[in-house]
Amino acid sequence: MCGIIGIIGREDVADRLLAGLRRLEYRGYDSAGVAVVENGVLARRRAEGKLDNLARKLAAEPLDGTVGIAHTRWATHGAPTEDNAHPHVVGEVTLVHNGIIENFKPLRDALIAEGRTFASQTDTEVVAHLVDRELQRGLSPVDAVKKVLPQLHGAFALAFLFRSHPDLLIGARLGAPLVVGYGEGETYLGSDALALAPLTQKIAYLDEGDWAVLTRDGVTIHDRDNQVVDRPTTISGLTGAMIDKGNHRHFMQKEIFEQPVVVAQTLGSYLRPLAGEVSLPIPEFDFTQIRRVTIVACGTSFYAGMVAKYWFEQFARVPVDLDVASEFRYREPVLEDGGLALFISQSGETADTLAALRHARAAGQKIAVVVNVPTSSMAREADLLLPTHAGPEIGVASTKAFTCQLAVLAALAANFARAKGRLSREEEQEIVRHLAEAPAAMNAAIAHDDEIEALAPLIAKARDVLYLGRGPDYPMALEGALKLKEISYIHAEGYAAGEMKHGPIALIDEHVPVIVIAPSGPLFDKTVSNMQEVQARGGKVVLISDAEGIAAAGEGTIATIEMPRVHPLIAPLVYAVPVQLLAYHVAVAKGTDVDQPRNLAKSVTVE
Ligand code: HGA
Repeated sequence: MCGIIGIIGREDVADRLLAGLRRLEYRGYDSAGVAVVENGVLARRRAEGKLDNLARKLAAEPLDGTVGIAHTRWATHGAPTEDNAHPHVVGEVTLVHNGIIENFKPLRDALIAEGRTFASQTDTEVVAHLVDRELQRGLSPVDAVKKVLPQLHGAFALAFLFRSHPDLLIGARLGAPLVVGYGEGETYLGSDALALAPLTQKIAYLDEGDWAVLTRDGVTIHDRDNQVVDRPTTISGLTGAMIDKGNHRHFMQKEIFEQPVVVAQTLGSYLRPLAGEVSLPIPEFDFTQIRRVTIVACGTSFYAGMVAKYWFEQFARVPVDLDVASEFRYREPVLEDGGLALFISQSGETADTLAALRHARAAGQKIAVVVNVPTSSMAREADLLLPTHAGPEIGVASTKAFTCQLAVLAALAANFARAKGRLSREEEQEIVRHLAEAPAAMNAAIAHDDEIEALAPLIAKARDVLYLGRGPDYPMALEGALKLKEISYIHAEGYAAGEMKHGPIALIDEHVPVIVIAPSGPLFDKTVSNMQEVQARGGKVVLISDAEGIAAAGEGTIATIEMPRVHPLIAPLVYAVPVQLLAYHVAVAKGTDVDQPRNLAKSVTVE
């Protein structure tokens, strides 16, 4: 959410700032802006909407300057207009911000009472006024920022640029990510290492409360007590080429198609297929003392957690609580000794999940995280870091990160069960064998892309769509509905198949397609009974099952989508693919913006 980039360089920076914003646009696309300083002149361009609007402005009115900052916005305070677009300028200072200044209202009221006028409705602009006030009182830029930061409550990553100081950039972070990059005679600020990848791979991650002073020659980092500190530099391993659509029309399509490879890559660091063993990256972590697991996540990651609850309880016989992160802290959960709190997040920066993690840590829980960014805040605060290896996910609707999360969680459940003495050697070998088959089965699922595309126009006409599943396939129904809502804007709901008759069956008529996810297995007959209840009321069913399931229950459906026959353990990984593809093709048929759906952004770094 909101992407930040700053460059203090040797050559003009506007083009490179714009290129950096392209790599950050997945974080927000309500507006974008760039500001540079040259010869004592501060110039900026801002535009409402997608980055192309800003690019057109910059092409018509280019900016010269070797130091600058830029921003892509996901609005929290104030409409997505040009006036509210960052960078905000007040007097000598201009800045960009990711996060929410929670005490902006009293600060703003006090500043207005002093006679200051505001040009935007954002929370961000108060920060520019506060710094400007200190500059007017005679403080240097560094001292002004140092004085203002403790006055801000909430979450922020900030980058400051000063009209009369073309040799200076200042960055600060609290509760939102910010990295520093080191180049040849240049230094950089960015929301993530990916934004800086074409500029440098040499990165330092700022810690909570850090602020950094950047010049062309180096960076001085201070902690929240204003002490100069060293933050280790790492080589990010990300390259400029990593966010490329290749031959695909959309990132989402590319990422769906990549799944067999990245799931195999992920499983590769959790399984020893030849030995028939599961092995976690931190083998010494002691599961024997864990008496309860609390899983916390948001959105699609929450559905991965929901599948994991089935697996942990089934295999390890450990009780599991499951919460959406934004609710977790507020229900005052009972967190006792011997608890493992497990947090799932693609970015590892999701604000609600990170706040929940800190709450659980304070309550004495051991902390495990499943994240796709191993340098993220969550990764750095975990006792047990379980990375997925999905590679950068750019499509705002999560696909490959989700199936990689499932792969890690299945391995974790098996490891847990083994540590608890609940898994025989043969059972472990069996689980490893099935998991190792998942990438090939996902490939076989992708092979049905054309059929799913052919079905899309039919679903695209619907106003409402229902998805049904049972057991670990119930979260796939929820995920299918979420994907469809996110990118096609069709109202969709996922339901536990058996719950239909307790309410939603009233919605059924010939205009409501019902997508039934029913792999062969112990739950198949029950799901099919629920499907028949729908058909008996004129409902139009699309059945997603394997050949055996389709032969048994395909009659009377409007369409069937055939999946390979798989073990129930890996069914969620395989059946994720057709629901993703269906949402994708429906969105394409409706002509929506698949990779950047309205009102959404990736990496939700505000609460
Ligand atoms: N509150 C600021 C920044 C928003 C943000 O970081 N979103 O993720 C604004 O509304 O402009």
